[in-house]
Amino acid sequence: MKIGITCYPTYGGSGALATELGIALAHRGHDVHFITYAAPFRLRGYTERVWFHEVDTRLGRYPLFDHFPYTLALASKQHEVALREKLDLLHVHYAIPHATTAYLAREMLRKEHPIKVLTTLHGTDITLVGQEASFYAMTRFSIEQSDGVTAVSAYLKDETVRAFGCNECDIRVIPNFVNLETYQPAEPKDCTGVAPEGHKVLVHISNFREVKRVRDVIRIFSRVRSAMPATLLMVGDGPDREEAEREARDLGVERDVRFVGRLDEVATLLQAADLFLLPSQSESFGLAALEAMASGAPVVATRAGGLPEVITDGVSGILEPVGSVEAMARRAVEVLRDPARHQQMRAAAISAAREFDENRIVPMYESLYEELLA
Ligand code: GMT
Repeated sequence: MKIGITCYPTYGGSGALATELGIALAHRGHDVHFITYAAPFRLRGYTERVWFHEVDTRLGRYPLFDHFPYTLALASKQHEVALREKLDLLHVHYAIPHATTAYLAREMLRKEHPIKVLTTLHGTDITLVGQEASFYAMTRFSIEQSDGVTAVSAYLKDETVRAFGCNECDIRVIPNFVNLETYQPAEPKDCTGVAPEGHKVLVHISNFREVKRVRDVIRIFSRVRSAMPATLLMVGDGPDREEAEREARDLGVERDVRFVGRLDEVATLLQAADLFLLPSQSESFGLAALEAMASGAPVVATRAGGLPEVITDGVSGILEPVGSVEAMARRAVEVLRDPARHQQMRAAAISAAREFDENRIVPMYESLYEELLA
């Protein structure tokens, strides 16, 4: 098949998932065309059967435009690429504005080259952005107009129906997936260069948005740190980074917290993790948690959104209510102090991650593509 993929190229779960999907589809023999304004951050090097088409934003300098109409530029590019490359379908990730531009492109193509539009809902497109008054009607319209819609968890599907009343929409749940060759545990675990000898290693990866509650990450860590030698690696960047840095200073743990910034490749670092922290306010699935589990790191997270579909409390990780810093820290310390218990949880996390093996999940998208094109 010839598939156009549009996603946010920036640091975030939806772009990561969309890019991994595109690469996996190309490995399975499909032609994949990424259409967005910059190369997606996980598109590393050359992959056969993968193309990147950059949306031209040069007209942004046109004096009449205070705000560049990116949405129209994207729809034009989707139209142009679909026509030239004879795409079968556009698979767009994150409803706003991608489902809307794909709708426009499909309508423009209707006579010359009919195509299908599949929209994958990822999380904040439904739980936050899409519910903003100014976007609500557009989000709902674009979802309803898509030929197919998927959600990355049962939670997100229910939330879409609840918030948008799309009772007639046939939303399929296709969970996030992980490449088990890229994300695998290291035996024995090697923390050289990551943390001082004898330190437990805790890791957090995100785009440091408010929804990630990065100050809670620091608070949990500081309680763990007072119980044992430990290092926290904060991977990523975003609006709340400064707050997190300040919290680390205020709690006197700044020497043991390393803000390493955005990394395109985190697999090796995750192999060094004893625990992964994800105390989010809301999380439709938690791709970062899944990648950590596949790498052998049990996850300490909130019982929020789709996280309970990935983590079984007390078995493959720890789940506590949002904001329960004390409980998350106490239980993290218990596990870290008990090597047999930690080993058990690590094994359960690795085994749970296998449920979301790329080789099991990507064919679900392929079947849906075939269904839409039939
Ligand atoms: O919030 C993020 O980290 C980014 C966000 C996005 O939409 O780019 O991620 C969402 O999509 C991921 C891939 O499907 C999910 O695993 C994340 O749980 C989800 N984030 C939220 O729901 C907050």
